[in-house]
Amino acid sequence: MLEVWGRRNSSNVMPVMWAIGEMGLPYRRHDVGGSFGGLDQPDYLAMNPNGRVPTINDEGFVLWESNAILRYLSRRYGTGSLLPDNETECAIADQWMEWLKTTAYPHYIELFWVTVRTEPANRDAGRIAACAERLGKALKILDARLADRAYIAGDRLTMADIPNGTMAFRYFNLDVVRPELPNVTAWYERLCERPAYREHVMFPFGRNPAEWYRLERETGS
Ligand SMILES: N[C@@H](CCC(=O)N[C@@H](CS)C(=O)NCC(=O)O)C(=O)O
Repeated sequence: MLEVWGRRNSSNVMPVMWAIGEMGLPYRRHDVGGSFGGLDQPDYLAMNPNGRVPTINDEGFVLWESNAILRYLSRRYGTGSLLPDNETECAIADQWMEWLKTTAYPHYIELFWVTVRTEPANRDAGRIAACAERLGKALKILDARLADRAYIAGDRLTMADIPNGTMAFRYFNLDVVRPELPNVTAWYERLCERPAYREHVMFPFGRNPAEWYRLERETGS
């Protein structure tokens, strides 16, 4: 059976779990990382020398890096669905996965850390505003892409939507200023109707470090 190592609330584990949910694959997930620890253990480092999550083992094949895992699972189990069977659509899906990791995600993760993962008394309003502005500006690019299609690569959900949509849930549930993003908003609302998204992405993450850690334990396995 497919095994996944990683706490449920990790921004990089959630896309893997959502993809698994979309494809209806049987799996076993192990809570490691964050307050669960375990990433410095020799057994774990032998699988993933980075000591990060996620890591998977699919019938003896070990893989880390969330986007590489998404591509592998999509190719193996989701050809024609998460992995478009058309070469150019597949390349476009790939493009938007890379775009997320290199262009939008760095702003998103910084914004997440300077809000939810920082004690309210230590927050820097100027940094939060600057970060939110940079992320909003990046998301305008995605908004333009979604102007005339329901999903990022075309008219159905593909692997491109998975990491982008994972970020979208957090983004729309942070207490920050957002620009007008009508198409991203409509796409996000479509994602919210998907059972696998609801199960693996749409769960509460709290508003401060204490709530974050409490929910991390409560939403674990
Ligand atoms: N580029 C890696 C990043 C992995 C990563 O940084 N994971 C974070 C969680 S989002 C982690 O392992 N943090 C340490 C921890 O959870 O204890 C990927 O996409 O898989």
